[in-house]
Amino acid sequence: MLKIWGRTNSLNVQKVMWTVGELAIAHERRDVGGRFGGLDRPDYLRMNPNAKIPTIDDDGAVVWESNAIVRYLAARYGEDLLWERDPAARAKADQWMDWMQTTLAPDFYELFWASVRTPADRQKPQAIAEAGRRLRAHYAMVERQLADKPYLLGERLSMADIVIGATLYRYYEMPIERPGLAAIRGWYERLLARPAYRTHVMVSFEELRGNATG
Ligand SMILES: N[C@@H](CCC(=O)N[C@@H](CS)C(=O)NCC(=O)O)C(=O)O
Repeated sequence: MLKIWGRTNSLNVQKVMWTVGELAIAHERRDVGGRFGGLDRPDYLRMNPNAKIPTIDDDGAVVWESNAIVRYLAARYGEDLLWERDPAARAKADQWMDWMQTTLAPDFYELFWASVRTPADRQKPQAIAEAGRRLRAHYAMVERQLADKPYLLGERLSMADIVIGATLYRYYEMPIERPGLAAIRGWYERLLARPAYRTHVMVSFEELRGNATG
């Protein structure tokens, strides 16, 4: 059976769990990371020398890096659902997934840490404003992509929606100003209607506030 290591309040674990939920994959999840620790244990490091979550072991296929795991699960369990057979169609999902990791995520985490995980008396309004401005520029690009379609790549949910859409719950709960991004709001509402999103991404905000990373 598929085994997943990672605490539920990690965004990168949430991408994996949301994928597992969409594809209804039987699995066992173990809490590690953050207050649970365990990432420096030799048995964990043998699976994941990067000492981060998530990690999976699917009957001997050990994979780490959340987007790589989403791709693996989609390829193994989600053909014609999340996994596109056509390389050109699949590359569209890949490009947005890579953009999430390299461009959106750094500014997203910076804003989340500065505005949510930093105690109010130590928050720096200038840093929050700057990270917020950079994040809004990234979401404006997503807004344009969604102008003529319900999901990022067309009529149905894709791997790109999962890795980028997983940020939206936190974004809409953060105590920050949000410009009127109507297409993103509509997309977020479509994601909220999905049971797997509600179960795995909408972890209580107090839990997200914790002192864990990611
Ligand atoms: N690029 C990696 C990032 C992994 C990562 O930084 N995970 C964070 C949680 S989101 C982590 O392991 N933090 C240490 C901890 O939870 O103790 C991925 O996408 O999987």
